[in-house]
Amino acid sequence: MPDDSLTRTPSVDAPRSPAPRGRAGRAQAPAAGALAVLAGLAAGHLIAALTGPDSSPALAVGSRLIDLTPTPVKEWAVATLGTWDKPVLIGGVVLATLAIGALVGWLASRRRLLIWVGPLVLTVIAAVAASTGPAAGPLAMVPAVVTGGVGTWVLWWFLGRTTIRPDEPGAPYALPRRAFLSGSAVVGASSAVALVAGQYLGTARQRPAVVTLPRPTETLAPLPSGLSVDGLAPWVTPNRDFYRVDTSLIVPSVDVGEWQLSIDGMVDRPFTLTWSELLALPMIERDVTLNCVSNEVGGPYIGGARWLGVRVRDVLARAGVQAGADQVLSRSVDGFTVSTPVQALTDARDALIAIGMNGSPLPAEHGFPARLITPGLYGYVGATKWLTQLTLTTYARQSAYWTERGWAERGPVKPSSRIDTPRSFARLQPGQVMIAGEAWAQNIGVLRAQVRIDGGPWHDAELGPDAGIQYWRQWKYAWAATSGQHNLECRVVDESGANQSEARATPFPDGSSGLQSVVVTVD
Ligand SMILES: Nc1nc2c(c(=O)[nH]1)N[C@H]1C(S)=C(S)[C@@H](COP(=O)(O)O)O[C@H]1N2
Ligand SMILES: [Mo]
Repeated sequence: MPDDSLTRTPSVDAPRSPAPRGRAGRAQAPAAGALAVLAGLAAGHLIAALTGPDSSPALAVGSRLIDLTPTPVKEWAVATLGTWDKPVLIGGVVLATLAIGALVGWLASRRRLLIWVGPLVLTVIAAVAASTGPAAGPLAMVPAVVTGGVGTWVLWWFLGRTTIRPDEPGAPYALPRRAFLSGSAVVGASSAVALVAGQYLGTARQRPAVVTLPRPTETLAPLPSGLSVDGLAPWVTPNRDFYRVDTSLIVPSVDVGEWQLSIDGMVDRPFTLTWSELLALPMIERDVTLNCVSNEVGGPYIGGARWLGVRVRDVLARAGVQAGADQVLSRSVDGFTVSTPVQALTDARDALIAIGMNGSPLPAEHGFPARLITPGLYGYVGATKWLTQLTLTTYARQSAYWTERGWAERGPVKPSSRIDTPRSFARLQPGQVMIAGEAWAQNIGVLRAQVRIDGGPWHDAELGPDAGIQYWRQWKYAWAATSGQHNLECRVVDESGANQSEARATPFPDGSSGLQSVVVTVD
């Protein structure tokens, strides 16, 4: 169909001046498309401050992408981007949508129908993404619809009103330069205001209520201070430095007034606990190291904290677990699920429904108001944050978020160790160099931490204080460094006498193994 046979929207205030020629005119249409996307996303983000931050279109699409991303890609992202994975993902979604908008604008300047069809397609994608989120409410689609409406209107303003014929056959329709520039400025400025307002209102809604922790019914003695060696991580990881791994683009914000924990499934007496009912149960403290299965040997996704909480065992006993149930499927307020063996939640390791972390309420990032902590299991099978449901079931019947994606059904933490100092590629002076790090063998206990230089004999390191078998031990070893390049390795020997496995494995599917090796140069 030739261009001039297309229907055009008649417009009263249509500019009468001649269309600009050359490049500037041609750039208008893609720019209009990108501006339409910007304005739409900004308007949707503002509305999402009211309907729930997860429903903001770019975030909703990003969240669904996380769920759909194949495991190897996720592993690569976590390994290369670390905690930047989320900003990079959101930035990527926004840039890709702007690019699609530019393309739609360019096409729409030739095929007017696309002024309506382009935004409609993007709106449907955003609406599906928002409404299929695990925690999507009835209003989840509203921001997407607003995004689509605003986007269409902006695109039409730039491309739909012009009655000017292109001065060359096949050239795009365009606005006079002045109208285009002032329109862009208005759209850009209002989008910026909407984005900032949406961000502000969204996070203001999210600020968790101030809660006071109950005193534990059984207290633990304060921990002795750990080893202090330059470059060695603190023995107790401060909350603000604790690693964070989860699938949530927006940290769920939970109102303790509305929060509930239900215990259901294969139990004799299902029940729910409110926040104040939970606080009234016997509270204990436990020192537990938490590990992510995605941690590479020597990696950062591990931390130790003193947790305050209720024994899962007590809560399950009250519900009466039926014979045959071998799994607890726990669910987060954002829909994330974790499957944990009933055994691990009821044996002497004292798995907790934790509400406190190092003397403070759980930070929002770490699961406020309540999370599971299962000593000796990787986080994906035992550490549900923003916990709201415990369902007794069987492995034969149900799986969870990560196990559905091929990660091991049971995830015991592999005994391992880490060298914190010196760091790889360090340049050192000859003489005494302190090598130091941590070792852990949860559920078994650390017997020894050992170090070897250049593949030589293993030397026992000096161990730091002991806080029980579920907590990591620090270690240090004074090495008489000589000139040249050296390879430093460490390993844990567990209480059963077994040495840390030297078999190299990447995290998928059941955790990394092998020895960390740090190469240093001594002058
Ligand atoms: N709701 C929810 N809980 C979750 C996750 C998650 O994605 N969502 N990730 C799990 C994983 S893989 C790990 S390693 C731990 C990390 O806990 P942290 O972020 O407090 O260190 O949380 C677990 N609990
Ligand atoms: Mo994890």
